[in-house]
Amino acid sequence: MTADDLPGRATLRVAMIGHGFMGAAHSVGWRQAPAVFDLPADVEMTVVVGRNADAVAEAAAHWGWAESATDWREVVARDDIDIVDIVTPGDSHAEIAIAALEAGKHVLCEKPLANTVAEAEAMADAAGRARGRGQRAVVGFTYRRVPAVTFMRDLIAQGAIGTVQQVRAAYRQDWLVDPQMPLAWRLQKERAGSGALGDIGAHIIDMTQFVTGQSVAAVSGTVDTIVKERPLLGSGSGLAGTAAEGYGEVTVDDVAVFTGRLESGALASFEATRFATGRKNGLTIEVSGDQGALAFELEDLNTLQFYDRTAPGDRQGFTKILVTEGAHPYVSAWWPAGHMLGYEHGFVHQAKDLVEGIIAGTDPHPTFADGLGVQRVLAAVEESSANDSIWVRLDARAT
Ligand code: SOE
Repeated sequence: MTADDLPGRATLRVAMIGHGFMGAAHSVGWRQAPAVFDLPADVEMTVVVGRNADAVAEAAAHWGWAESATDWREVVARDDIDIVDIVTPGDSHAEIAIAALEAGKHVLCEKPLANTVAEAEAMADAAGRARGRGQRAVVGFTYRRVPAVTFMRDLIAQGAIGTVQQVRAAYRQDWLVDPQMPLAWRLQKERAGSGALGDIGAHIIDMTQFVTGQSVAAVSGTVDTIVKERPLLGSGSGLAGTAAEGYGEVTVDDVAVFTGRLESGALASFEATRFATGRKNGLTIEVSGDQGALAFELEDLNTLQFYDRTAPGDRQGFTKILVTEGAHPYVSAWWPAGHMLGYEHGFVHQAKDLVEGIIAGTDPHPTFADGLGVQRVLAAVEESSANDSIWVRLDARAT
């Protein structure tokens, strides 16, 4: 049965701009969401856009997009596009997102929202205006949609650990330990905005704010670049590509270590690094409350550790909850209880939540305003680092 057979049922036609690693993950999301969830609209993977005609045509065929194109401006202006999904490097997020919002499209934009606070503000303003016209704008902080992370948020909101007193969050990767790893776009400030701080630190800032329901109100931190020059990357993108002659300067941080104070006054420690030898995608977050604690590890993403301080003393200890029951967020649409999910499922849940928000006329989280909030924290960490790690209050900042 097609959408046309169902009176009143909409078809949402998606254009994805970019087709690297995140493009692959988002393609899986758009493909799987209508197959797994009972969505209130049909989804059509209409067109994928890239600069190289051959490469984008290959990506379209591989991931199941109906068409490919090389000019995002033309695509964003098309009448037959409803959702623009932006998976390009950060230096083009603002221009594409604002153009898409002004053209009447709903927008999904990869994290971090932008490369600067000024860009993020312009994007949040454009999203605010578009919201009045019924458009939705969401940021791709996909880890919020790992069932165990959503469940952690729910448990904290229900008071399962009492008052939050401390947070420990870290995102540790090691793909830059090799000094011969080339100077990819993620290592260039003008393309990526910042390094480990914005790429993976943004995730743990967002996750902390999401699970605790509190904003980061002040930060003090230090960022550092361990390998200052790297081999230039020739043609190609990402980490693949041909070698070129010579070395270029790394203009972003490799490591960011910072302390945050939440609205309530609770302390939070953060570490974002691409130099954690042996750690591949090691995101951990532990929230300690006066009645208990919750801990999540991305490398064991189907579980949540729960400590209940109100249990009898001789039975206390961290309990491993398998977040694979039908009662857990998102899980019932997948497999019978006890069957695990992985990295890609967050992208499926993200597509589902956006489609549902568009049809219901409600804002899926995180909004562009939330993305702007994270951007301000990133900028505050850099400001702190540049000033001997002074405390920078978020509400005291002009931008
Ligand atoms: C690279 O460090 C990266 O791909 C991030 O950009 C993603 O947001 C994260 O999901 C995995 O690591």
